[in-house]
Amino acid sequence: MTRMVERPEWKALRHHYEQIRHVHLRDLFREDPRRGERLVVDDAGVYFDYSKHRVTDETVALLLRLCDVSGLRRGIEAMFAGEHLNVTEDRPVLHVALRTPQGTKIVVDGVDVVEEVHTCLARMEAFSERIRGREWQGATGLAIRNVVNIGIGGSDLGPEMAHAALAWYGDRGITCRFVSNVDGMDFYEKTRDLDPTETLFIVCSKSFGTLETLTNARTARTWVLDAVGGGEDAVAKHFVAVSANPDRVAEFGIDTANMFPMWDWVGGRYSYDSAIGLSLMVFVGADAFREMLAGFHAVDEHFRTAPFERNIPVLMGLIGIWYNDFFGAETHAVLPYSQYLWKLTAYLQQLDMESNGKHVTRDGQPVGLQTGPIVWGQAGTNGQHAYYQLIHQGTKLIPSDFIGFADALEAVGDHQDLLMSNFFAQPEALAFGKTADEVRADGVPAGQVSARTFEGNRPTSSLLFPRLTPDTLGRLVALYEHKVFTQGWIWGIDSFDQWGVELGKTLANDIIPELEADTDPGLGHDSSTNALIRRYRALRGR
Ligand code: G6Q
Repeated sequence: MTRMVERPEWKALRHHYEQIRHVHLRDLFREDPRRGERLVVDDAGVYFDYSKHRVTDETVALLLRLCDVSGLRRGIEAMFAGEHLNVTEDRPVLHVALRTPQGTKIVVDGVDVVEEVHTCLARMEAFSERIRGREWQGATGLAIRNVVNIGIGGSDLGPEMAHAALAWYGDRGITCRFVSNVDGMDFYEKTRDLDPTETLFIVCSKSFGTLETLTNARTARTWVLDAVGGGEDAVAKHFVAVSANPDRVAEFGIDTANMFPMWDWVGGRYSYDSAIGLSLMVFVGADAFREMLAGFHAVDEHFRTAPFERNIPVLMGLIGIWYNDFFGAETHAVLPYSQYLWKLTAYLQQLDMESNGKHVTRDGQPVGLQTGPIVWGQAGTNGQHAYYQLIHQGTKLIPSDFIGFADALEAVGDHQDLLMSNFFAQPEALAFGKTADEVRADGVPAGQVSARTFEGNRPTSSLLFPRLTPDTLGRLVALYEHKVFTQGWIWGIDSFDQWGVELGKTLANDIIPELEADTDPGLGHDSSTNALIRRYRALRGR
């Protein structure tokens, strides 16, 4: 297979980059006064403005050729049809099935997975309603009021992000917590003020073999049983599991009747809209959860059917490639102007960096180009008082996504207009900057002019939504999922495996007995690791 980097279309973009790399957004807007209305897509409930990017019509046309030459349309169809696009694990990539309406068939190995999804959703709904109705009782007869999700990575970040994002819609009488880290202080801090008799744990692990999760689940079992007494009966009242591995769930001691399924065809980082989101459904209710799925599905349909030049995730992906591979930008900032989305960027970090942090193509050759960016950021306006300085005036090019909402969920004074004035002002300042002449005209002393000059030409996308709802959240996440797909497909990599994460799951295993041994374990690592382990043992009195 010809690698993307060797294709004439890629080389044409390199050539084009040399021609326009110094073109300023000020000039692009001056030459085309309607640019800000033209380079916009208003579809699928999203207003996407990409006019403040360092692109011309020719750039976009050249980037769109990457879709054709990589067979992106075929790739999208293959994903929706359940083909094994995750080549190194030989699995379908079917998170889109999680939000496909009932009645549509997607058959994998003879099984209609959409039907399975809806059967699971119905079970999740029945379970959630019992908790929300305070009907589910713990071992001592008290109603469950606390729900603790135990999971890590894809079995944690999504539910926790969405729990924060949809807090306004949640049942505030139910306390939801998320324990992920094997650092025991995570479990301690998340449970120290909870009553075990009123607490239910949802142990989320696709493999049910993850050290952190199983360790936390064991600790939780002891914590509950110490308080309520009893054995398996008590476990059944305080523990449910979400997993693709019923044998291990049973081995752990959770009745598989209390298990919700996960499937091999859903990657962990694409899974919070499956039963991995059970804690979220308990918190916001099944209607809101289904509304979120409908939002996901609307963007799935947009991605599948919209022409690429009007396809928001495709454009997001192409623009990302433009900076990543031609301008040499190493990072990408995601800046949501909603405090509810304070966990969104951490979630997208995993989605993007775990998916596209790859160095070989799907057929195992060195990829020869830059793949996934470093994704970072936090909710505006907080970041403005911290790292925006570097975005405005540093020496690095940082393409950024600004995400905003017209309506606040509660009218609190005039906060919303103040918040959103920043959402508009920042991209404007980043694009147009402030010239030395303008600075001088403000009466700034000569010695400060250069320090107070803003080059501008810093690119941003603006994504504007009416309001943060479950539906909007689904749309937003689906946009990024498909942006990641677009980029991975064009780069020719497998966006759906994660061998670096798998490595981390085994690396520490050999060291555990060396830390715990009563006598000198006879270390065989490099001199640095040996010395560090010896120091640790000494500090712990071993
Ligand atoms: C996600 C990753 C990873 C995974 C966790 C937890 O795509 O594979 O983050 O979700 O390692 O794995 P389990 O759900 O199997 O415990």
